[in-house]
Amino acid sequence: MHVIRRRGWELPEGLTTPEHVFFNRRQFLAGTAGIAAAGSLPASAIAQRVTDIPDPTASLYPVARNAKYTVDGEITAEKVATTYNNFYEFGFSKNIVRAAQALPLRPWTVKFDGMVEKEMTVGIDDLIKAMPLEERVYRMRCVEAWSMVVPWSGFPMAKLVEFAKPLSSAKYVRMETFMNPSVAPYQKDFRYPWPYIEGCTIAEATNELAFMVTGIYGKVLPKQHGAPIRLMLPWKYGFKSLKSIVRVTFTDKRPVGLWEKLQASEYGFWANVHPGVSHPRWSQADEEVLGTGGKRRKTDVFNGYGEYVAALYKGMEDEPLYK
Ligand SMILES: Nc1nc2c(c(=O)[nH]1)N[C@H]1C(S)=C(S)[C@@H](COP(=O)(O)O)O[C@H]1N2
Ligand SMILES: [Mo]
Repeated sequence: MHVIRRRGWELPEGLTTPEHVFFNRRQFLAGTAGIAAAGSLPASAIAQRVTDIPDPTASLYPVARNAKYTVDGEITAEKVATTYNNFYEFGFSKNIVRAAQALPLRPWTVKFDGMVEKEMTVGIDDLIKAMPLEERVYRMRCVEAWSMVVPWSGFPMAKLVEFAKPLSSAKYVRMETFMNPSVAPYQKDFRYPWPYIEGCTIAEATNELAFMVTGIYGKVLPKQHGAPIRLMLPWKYGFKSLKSIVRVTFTDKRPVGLWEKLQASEYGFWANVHPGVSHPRWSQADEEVLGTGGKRRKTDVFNGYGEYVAALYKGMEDEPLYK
């Protein structure tokens, strides 16, 4: 989902995965004082991260599946889901597993600030251990027109909101991914407004579907999926569900996410899935189901979750709800 305005060296309209050619390597290297893409990190640096201290929460998994949240359709093979990722901090291709292993996961804190009773910074292990973990199978639909079905482990975002004690005047939750260009070299690409930011309304955050993810496939969340904690709003395009969260801010101003800041005409605040509202550069009518050898399925309104979330948007017909 590259949105930087195209110049001579970039791709023409219509190609939706321009990762390989979009990237102007010479300009990037000049802008980052010669730090190359993460794929060329020394193997020793990666190996060291892979053998980080054992994750103190790893033994919490697997957690019991909540049978209320299942999907009519096969669960995507673990190997497929865990090796096809969007995590632009570590690269603009889908192949960032190796690069993402450079992210140190401890110590890790989450700061709660803004319109809250009292600001606080909480260690991730204390936070996870205070939350009721369960597994939910959700469909995930990327704005790039592919989808998968994934068993996430985690806890309702409503519990996170309750924990943070927002003031009644707060209307939105703004969330921030870590910022550490020394391990995530693409954060040195000055054309992107890092860190990755996303947000939603408090009503969305406290909808029963909104889920904070700490695990996947019955295990602790791997780095490429946004460890140690990421969001999952299954009725919205995947870019809303930010990874590796370090800050949660309650505010009365609508947050502007990284993609909206880059290209508001293509990636809006609401970003609810809708097959009838095309992306300016491609159709959203159907989607490639990952791991099925290219099979496609018709995309559902709200990604099939309308019964849970449609009421959130009553009376908001003038808002651009579906981009
Ligand atoms: N911090 C951060 N969060 C992110 C992204 C990203 O590049 N950086 N990509 C988003 C997009 S476009 C999608 S589709 C999902 C992909 O999640 P997955 O790799 O766990 O499947 O993460 C979202 N969260
Ligand atoms: Mo995405």
